[in-house]
Amino acid sequence: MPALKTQVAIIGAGPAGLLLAQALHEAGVESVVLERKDRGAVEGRIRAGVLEDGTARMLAEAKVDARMRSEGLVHHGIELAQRGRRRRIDFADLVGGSVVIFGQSEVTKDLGDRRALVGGETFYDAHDASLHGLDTKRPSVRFRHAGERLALEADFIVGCDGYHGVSRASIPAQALRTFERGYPFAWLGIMADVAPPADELIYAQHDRGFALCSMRSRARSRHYIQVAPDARADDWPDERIWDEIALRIGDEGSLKRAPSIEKSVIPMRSFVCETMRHGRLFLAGDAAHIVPPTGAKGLNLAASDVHYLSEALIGFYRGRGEAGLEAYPARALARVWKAQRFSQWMTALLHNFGPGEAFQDRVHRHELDYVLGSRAAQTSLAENYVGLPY
Ligand code: FAS
Ligand code: PHB
Repeated sequence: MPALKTQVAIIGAGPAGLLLAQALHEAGVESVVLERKDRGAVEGRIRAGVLEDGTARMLAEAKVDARMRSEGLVHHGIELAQRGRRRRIDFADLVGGSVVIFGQSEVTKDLGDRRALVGGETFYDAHDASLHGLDTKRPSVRFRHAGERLALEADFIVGCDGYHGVSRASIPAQALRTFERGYPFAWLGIMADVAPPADELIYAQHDRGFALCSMRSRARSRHYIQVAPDARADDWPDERIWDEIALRIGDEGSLKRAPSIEKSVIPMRSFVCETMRHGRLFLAGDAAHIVPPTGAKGLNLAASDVHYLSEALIGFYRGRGEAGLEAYPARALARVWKAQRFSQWMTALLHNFGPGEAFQDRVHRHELDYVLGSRAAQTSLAENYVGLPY
């Protein structure tokens, strides 16, 4: 089996994998990226839309921020809606912060283009990856590509292969420390080429359930509504979705409608694998944690993991030893758990948990009423939403 060699083997060409590869490249550290799908499939996934300032900085350092700066929408606030009453949370006034609205698909496209431009090696359609020698100084990944079985030897392997990837699954069960919780609902997302109902995102709490009006541009809306956990997109004709969004945000006719160009059900879970290092294997991004998308943290946590891990790997190759690598899990988890807390809080605040949780639903209805009237509560929401410091 032909053996390839590199310094860092990265599994997964999503935002975490490509951002890590680019951050390492900028510091002269070589990597090879293995991705099981083709490039179009990876870039075609509709995922996140909100970038924290820290993520924007990471993209700038990776020299892939040009389109984000020219096409992204800078938002200095969001709106919270409660039974038709809407209140703006002013990030600029409260914490002097902002976020950028720029789709994850676009971020991944720009990272993939940069990777190709700098000549970084990426194997798309790399199948059946298996990890070996994780407790040695020369771990390797075996995989199938273009009908050939190959082996990639490296100093380190980084699993950026998402929740269903092979990396976390390669850590012995007795070494894994995981935490998770589920939710009694999912989100139904719809994308449509029509102007969003407001200049900024609207997060709505309503007796019928949560709704979120987001966007990808001033001409493309991305909306979500809370649905049952087993809901099927096929059971939701467009008109039924638009009716629910209008009801839940308390629309006074500002909601423009158009046929959906994408419609999908997104599961809701909170998950953390605290074993973000096992021997010479590291985990980053969704491979290590999943947050409910209410707080818009998933993609942004992948970026902060990459910040900490790339710093540690670059430090190792510059002769500063393994201290940074040993500290990576604790540094990353300190931010992951705070994002989990905020995402869980935003989710509980805005969703209905059903008849068995009537007391909690009442508490959350009055908690939102409190937030809408408290500068202190809005300041806490704002500093978490724009992103806690790295
Ligand atoms: P990704 O899952 O993006 O990338 C992992 C890559 O690894 C994939 O390309 C996969 O094909 C590849 N891979 C997997 N197994 C492999 C193997 N064995 N060999 C080789 N490659 C392998 N976050 C938000 O902030 N807001 C949102 O609205 C939002 N919506 C989401 C909707 C959905 C349906 C999902 C699933 C997630 C959503 N997220 C959202 C979270 C999402 O944006 C993630 O946080 C983000 O994709 C994390 O990036 P990665 O860690 O790179 O993982
Ligand atoms: C999105 O635009 O996809 C989006 C925005 C904010 C969220 C979740 C998703 O909290």
